[in-house]
Amino acid sequence: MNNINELAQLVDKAVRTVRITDIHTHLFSECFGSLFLYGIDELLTYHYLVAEAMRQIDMDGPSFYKMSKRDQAQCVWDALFIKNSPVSEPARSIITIFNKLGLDVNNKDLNYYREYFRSVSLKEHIDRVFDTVSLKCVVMTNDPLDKTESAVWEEGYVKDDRFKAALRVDRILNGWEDSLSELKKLGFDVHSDLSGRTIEEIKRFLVEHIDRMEALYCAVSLPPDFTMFDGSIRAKIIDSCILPVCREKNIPFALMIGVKRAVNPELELAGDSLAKADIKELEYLCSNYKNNKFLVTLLSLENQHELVVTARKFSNLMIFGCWWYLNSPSLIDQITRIRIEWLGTSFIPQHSDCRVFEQLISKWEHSKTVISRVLVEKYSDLFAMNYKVTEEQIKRDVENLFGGNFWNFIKAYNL
Ligand code: REL
Ligand code: ZN
Repeated sequence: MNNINELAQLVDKAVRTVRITDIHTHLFSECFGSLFLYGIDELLTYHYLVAEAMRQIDMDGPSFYKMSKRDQAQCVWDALFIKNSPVSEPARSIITIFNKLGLDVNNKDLNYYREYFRSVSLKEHIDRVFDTVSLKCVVMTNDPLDKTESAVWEEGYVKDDRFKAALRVDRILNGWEDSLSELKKLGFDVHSDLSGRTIEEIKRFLVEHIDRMEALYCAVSLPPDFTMFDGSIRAKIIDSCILPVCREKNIPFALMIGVKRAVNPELELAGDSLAKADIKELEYLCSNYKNNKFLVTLLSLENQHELVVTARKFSNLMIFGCWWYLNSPSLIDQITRIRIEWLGTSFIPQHSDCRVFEQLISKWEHSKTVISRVLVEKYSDLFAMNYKVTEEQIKRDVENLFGGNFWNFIKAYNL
């Protein structure tokens, strides 16, 4: 390589062509039927856009959600794309999707886009999006207590290797009393105070689902004030069920910390917010459960620097993604820089968190652009000292960042 331009081209090519593993999404494969969300009405009613549109619409949450999905979509469209310019990250994403799918980005009639999605063959559409993004696979979020989802796992599940599973344990950890009756109905001998056979039975439940789904990891989202020291049922279940099962199965426990659910309940999914978490909880988990692997993302920007430093202390901690409110260019830029500067390439820079299938296009397009720019800068600093950065080296680093690090972490026994 002879100059910085060439270097930039090589990095860009490596990032554009690497086959990505998207380690956390809310997507489902086609066999899950109504859970597979796609198309313009789903895209426009994504909770990121609804929250933003509600600032422009003279209507309360319940009235908005009472409307049909089609009307909600029209309402968001009018508010954010007709009466205002789509410059926010969620709104711009819609334009990116249109652009990459070869649609006219200037057509103001929603029916034009509806017609496009009506006419595509779903199978070809799925292939096309995977190709466009250069995706190897995505990891779903699988709730073992969700009735619609469970019905598919029991009957009708068709394995599509591009969609991997992750066992989500939010209901058990964040809503124990409600999940108790569900577990009982499913034939598990569980008690509210964890007495009797409860611990064994929760473990049996977890193992059954991990095996059935071939779950790559077990995951939970937690509030900012999450602690292992409050004597709560949650802390006890993590200590005596989740972590032992994860160890036995050699799968990571993914912790997504910092979400304040339903700050404005009227907004439903769009009503969640965030706050800073306490890093000492993570230090405690990583040092006291040395034989467990932790995949961690924190929602608050204020936590990012200490999270990076914590990852330097514990090799059983793999940090991932710019989660939710952090998934915008300026924040990805800043966070990726801190991570590279202190961890080299030993982290997972991004996951998409998509709920609607075509979001894969925009979320990855936007993230790749930023991550590639940061990488170019970091290699350029070496290049300026006459250090030779080879194409193979760039490809190796990019492959690790966009998938290799995840798979190696999944496989590792001793960290
Ligand atoms: O997995 C989670 O807990 C969050 O990512 C979701 O609750 C959230 O609604 C998601 O759509 C954010 O991107
Ligand atoms: Zn998520």
